[in-house]
Amino acid sequence: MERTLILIKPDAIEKRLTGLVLSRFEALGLEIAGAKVVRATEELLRQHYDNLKGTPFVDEVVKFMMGDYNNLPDHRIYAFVLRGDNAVARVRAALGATNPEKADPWTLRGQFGCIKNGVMQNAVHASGTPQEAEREIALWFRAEEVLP
Ligand code: IDP
Ligand code: MG
Repeated sequence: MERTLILIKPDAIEKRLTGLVLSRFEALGLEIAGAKVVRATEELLRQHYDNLKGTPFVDEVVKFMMGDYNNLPDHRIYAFVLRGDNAVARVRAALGATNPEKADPWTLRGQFGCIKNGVMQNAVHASGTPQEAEREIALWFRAEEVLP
């Protein structure tokens, strides 16, 4: 059993894709181990994207995740923990490449992602490795909010 963190990003929230994204993952046999609406702060997002620190695009990514480009002034992000065998790799495969223009057309990012005004809007975040997943789950969820 493995856990992974999913974030429904502002572009996918604006397009009302949450149900579709979740049903895609549920069809893989994964179960939902945590779920909530989060009003994301800049501090939380900068911790989440610690790996982007020092890149020229980190500020744009944080602005995007704060909902600035998708009419979401309440800074909402939908956060989920999914659980199942090999969950991290299977979710990433369903998601496709980071750049939506390079993602396979049948993946979630290939189908629903875009680049607008030079900013990547790639619909969904999913943890890249099991270690990254556990770090991210601890960042977004308290222990009592999520199944082990
Ligand atoms: P991932 O989301 O596929 O795991 P990461 O490399 O972890 O990709 O980057 C996190 C996020 O930062 C991406 O989803 C994307 O929104 C943004 N990002 C990554 N690389 C670039 C880039 O080269 N230009 C602009 N934005 C990027
Ligand atoms: Mg990543």
